[in-house]
Amino acid sequence: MFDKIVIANRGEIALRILRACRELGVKVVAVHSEADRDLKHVRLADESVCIGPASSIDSYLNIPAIISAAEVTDAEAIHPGYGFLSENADFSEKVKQSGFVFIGPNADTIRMMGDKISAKKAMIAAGVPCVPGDNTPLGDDNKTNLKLAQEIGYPVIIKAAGGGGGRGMRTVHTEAALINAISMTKAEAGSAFGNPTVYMEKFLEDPRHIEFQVMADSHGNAIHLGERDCSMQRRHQKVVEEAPAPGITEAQRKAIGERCARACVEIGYLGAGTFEFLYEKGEFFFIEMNTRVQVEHPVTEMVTGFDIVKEQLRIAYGEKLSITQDQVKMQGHAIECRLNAEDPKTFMPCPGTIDQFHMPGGPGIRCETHIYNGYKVPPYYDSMIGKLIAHGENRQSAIARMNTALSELIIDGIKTNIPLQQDIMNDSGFAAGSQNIHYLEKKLGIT
Ligand code: MV4
Repeated sequence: MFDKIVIANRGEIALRILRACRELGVKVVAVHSEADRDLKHVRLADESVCIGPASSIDSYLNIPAIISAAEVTDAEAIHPGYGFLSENADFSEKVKQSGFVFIGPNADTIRMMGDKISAKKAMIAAGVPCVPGDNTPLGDDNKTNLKLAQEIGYPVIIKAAGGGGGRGMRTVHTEAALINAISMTKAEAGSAFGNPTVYMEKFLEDPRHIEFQVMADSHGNAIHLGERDCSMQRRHQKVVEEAPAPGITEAQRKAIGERCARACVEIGYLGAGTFEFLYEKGEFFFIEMNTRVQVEHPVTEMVTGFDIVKEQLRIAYGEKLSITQDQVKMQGHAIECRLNAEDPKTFMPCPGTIDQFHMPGGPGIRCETHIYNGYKVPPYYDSMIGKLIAHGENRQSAIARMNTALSELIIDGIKTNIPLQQDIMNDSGFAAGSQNIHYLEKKLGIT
């Protein structure tokens, strides 16, 4: 195994990666900004390097500074976590060129998935079901585009090839709105992503967001670890995630999961990955692939008993997958509530000092957070300060355990979304399960 790695991230995921390193006997270098000297994982790390000022651009997105930190500490590999540089192909490439191992897929794979058109092309070739649509860049010929939309059937959606995660897209309900929507989306995509390429898909009105977790090694093996339902979201920010997805049958799981795993083998995928699908009327439609470990990976870990982050390290070191597909067994149900430092009503970020923190416990409860008494939540980064995960023998028991844990959880001194999470856990629609991506926004009264 690696002797020492750099964790190029902050907060709860940096702590999560540090814990995986500890279990594997890997030494940890924490890199941090000037605002993050007091992060829990920085204090627990074997070594730490300040890589720049508070602003992410100058620190957690500063590629030369991170690679220099690996050089001066003589580390062997870099784990990017999620967000920041985790899906930056140039970073993966430069890490490798500098003689270090990037704990994730190679640059070509990240580039392929970063371009949503080439990602879809790869999935179509691998037999993964995709949203109906023309999987080519839209040209400037209005007649051709109008004909295409007519063939697909309204409503359609125009998406930026360089977008993803809800950025750079526009729905079109009528022929009259199409041409303008295409040029607007192109212009926005050009300035936001430096790539004006857009494509057209059938717009699914009331889908669920269901994603499959995969892991692939460098020896041609790949497995899937089942799916997660991430439909409880507000403005493209996930709020609650769960595994398995309510109502998905073992046959569906096997069919789609095996397609995803096979696609990984075909494209030479390496490490942990997520296939995002829209699920509507009993059918799965691939939309995007994420080439990083995700925030919500713990719900999969809780139902499979499999450590995704440790496996990322083993795979990056060149080891074979430690389990085969038949050894993947799902047990019970897991739910994750994201904990944000924000106003529960306005959703405005709410940084400040935590003057009291009590972590909940009990059977099936897992709390992933870096906060502690006296910790100051800085205003410079994402407002997520942790995650609470509850596992139970079934969904109802997981909800009951989550409710107990939320009632024990105390985070004083700042505003948090704990009241919102309690509201969701006691919502009759959530209790019923299988809600679509619009459910939470409708419940909250957002149009
Ligand atoms: C869609 C869609 C409906 N039809 N594509 C938003 C995030 C990005 N990953 C893709 N997204 C969507 N693509 C088609 N053809 C609806 C969404 C969408 C969405 C998807 C997942 C989770 C939340 C969402 C919220 C609004 C829209």
